[in-house]
Amino acid sequence: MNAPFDAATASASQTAGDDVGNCQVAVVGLGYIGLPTAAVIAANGWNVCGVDVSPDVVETVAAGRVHIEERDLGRLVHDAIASGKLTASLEVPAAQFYLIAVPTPLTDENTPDIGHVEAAARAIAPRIATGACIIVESTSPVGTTERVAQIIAEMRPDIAVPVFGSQAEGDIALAYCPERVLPGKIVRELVQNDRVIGGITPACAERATALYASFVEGDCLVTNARVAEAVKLTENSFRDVNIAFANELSVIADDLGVDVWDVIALANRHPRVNILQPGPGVGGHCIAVDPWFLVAGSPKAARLIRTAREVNDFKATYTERRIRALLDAVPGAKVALLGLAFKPDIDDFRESPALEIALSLARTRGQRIMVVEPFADELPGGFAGTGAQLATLDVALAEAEIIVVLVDHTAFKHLLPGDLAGKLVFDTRGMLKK
Ligand code: SAJ
Repeated sequence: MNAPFDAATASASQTAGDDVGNCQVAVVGLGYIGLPTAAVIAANGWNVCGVDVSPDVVETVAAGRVHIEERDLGRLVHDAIASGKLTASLEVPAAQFYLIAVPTPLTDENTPDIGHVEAAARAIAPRIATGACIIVESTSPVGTTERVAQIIAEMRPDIAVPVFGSQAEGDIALAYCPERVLPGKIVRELVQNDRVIGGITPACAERATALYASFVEGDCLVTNARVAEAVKLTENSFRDVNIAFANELSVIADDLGVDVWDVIALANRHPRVNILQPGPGVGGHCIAVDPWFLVAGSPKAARLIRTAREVNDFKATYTERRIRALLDAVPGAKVALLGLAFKPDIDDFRESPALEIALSLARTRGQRIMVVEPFADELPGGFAGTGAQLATLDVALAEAEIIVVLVDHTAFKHLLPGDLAGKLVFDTRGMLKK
């Protein structure tokens, strides 16, 4: 564990200039990564200002509340605000460290849109002083940190901005440090995971490491900005490709009439085989998105990574077709869809294949669709007017002839073969085998 941050020493050694006011760390973007990061850094003794373009978000955080669901986050933000270490603002303040944690969505052409990162850089540029350190955390295509440096150099000709590949130290530092935390375990993993810190120059990496070393219990692994950008995309592409293998195998197993869960369980007893689990597709804002950043950066070479994305997207289509076939096989029967979240034991429905499948079925077979989702008090807005209903597991088991497991929430795991006797069962997660 790192020694606790000594604010007195740090302000003496890390002050970026007379203009810094009370804020030592400005976190730009108070979303799933920025808000927990700001709160964790504040809990470690820094004066942190969280910045967001949304007045609602700023107001909520400033009141010590959270606008996103994440385990332990509510308490952490409440305590950080109450202690005065965390504040929230619509404006970027002067600070010693600037963390950029804004969204980097995909365009309709599956290319990365770094417009929010560029906007953050433009908002930060007027505030920086000699000694400031700007760190990009947003998942980004290779070269994004250099683009931030370019924007600052254009807007602040009075400041010497470091250049990638040069050993010359500039007046400020720029680095890339990807977030690597798992939704549902963000608060814990922010502290425990190793961090990869890539500088525009080695001196930049060293400066950024001073911040992370004050709150990270894992190792701070230093490299250059381009490698760090590629590492993040590689991690999520690795997982996507491996899930695609499992998903393709599940379709092949259906064709061949073998049980994919038996195949995987037995193959995984080989000492060098470790197949992941098939499901109804891949969801969330990360694994289904980030591989496209690598594909966009090297379209001809990235053949396997592109195909993996297509295989995982197809698995959702395939799953929906199989459910429709079950509905056709038992005219008038109701189907209970278990789970809407993008993965088990989480109330996050973003980019969830289970939600997409359920919505699509509801639009055409609404009266026959029952949804069981312990993490929802009501069905999401898209279901309005479809006739689909949110039900408890007990009611669904009593009324539905077809049971489909879309998400293996712990709340479903007590289901026994006897509960499903006489039902048509389609278990996309292999939950009932485990
Ligand atoms: N999934 C499967 N089969 C599996 C494992 C996962 O179908 O065997 C599905 C899940 O159901 C879900 C999707 O994949 O729909 C993604 O879930 P996940 O748990 O693999 O990943 P995320 O999106 O919650 O978080 C990932 C993590 N990256 C890696 O594990 C390499 C996390 O560490 C990253 O910080 C996060 O992406 C991110 O923000 O990029």
